[in-house]
Amino acid sequence: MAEKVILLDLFASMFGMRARVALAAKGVEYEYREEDLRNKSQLLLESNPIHKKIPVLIHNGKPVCESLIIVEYIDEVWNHKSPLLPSDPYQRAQARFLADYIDKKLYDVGRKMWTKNGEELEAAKKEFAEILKQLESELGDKAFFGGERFGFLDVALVTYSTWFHTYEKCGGFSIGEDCPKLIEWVRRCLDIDFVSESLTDSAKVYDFALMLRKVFGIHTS
Ligand code: GS8
Repeated sequence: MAEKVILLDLFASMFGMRARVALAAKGVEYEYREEDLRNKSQLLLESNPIHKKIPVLIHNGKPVCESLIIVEYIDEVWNHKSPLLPSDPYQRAQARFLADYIDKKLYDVGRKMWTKNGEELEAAKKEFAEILKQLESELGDKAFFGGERFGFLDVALVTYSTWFHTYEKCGGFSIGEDCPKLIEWVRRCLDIDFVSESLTDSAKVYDFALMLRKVFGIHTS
């Protein structure tokens, strides 16, 4: 049977980009469908009735929700090349633990960078730097979080880097000053064609964040 793969996504979503990177790593052809989150498609509402969020991967009519679960699913189904999760159970558990930590911490703190000001922004910047330093120490001297190869945790984190420019511009700070090794890691990831080709341009993400600020009437200064 011919594979039919659809990705319900939003161009600026770090979660959606994870699915894009994983599909590209495997060379899977798919139909990309951009969602308008203020006017969600019937397909999105039916495919993810619990959260009603993108990304959703629809594989031969069956929806898979939640970006990290989607990446694992892609890794299991298209297991002929570019393994993403470590084969060792302990390493796998560690990678999942850190990906979960990224999602529990980084999204909310990052959001504050372009939606808050004053003391709230300063506190968020401090916390953001602490989280990134923590992740940088997990990377250590390895080329990738996955070791010699780009893997699951690299997928989970690299998509956030498309928002770094927005965080820096809005927060008035430089991530590279605090975490130079992490920025080198981002560059190494971007040297991989299937990664750079799957990520949204940082300037477009920034314009999107500014547009959202206007739409939601967020004033930061
Ligand atoms: C988060 C997805 C999400 O927040 C995942 O897939 O990893 N834990 C989930 N999606 C957002 C867009 S990106 O900010 C979304 O679809 N929001 C729509 C809504 O909240 O109504």
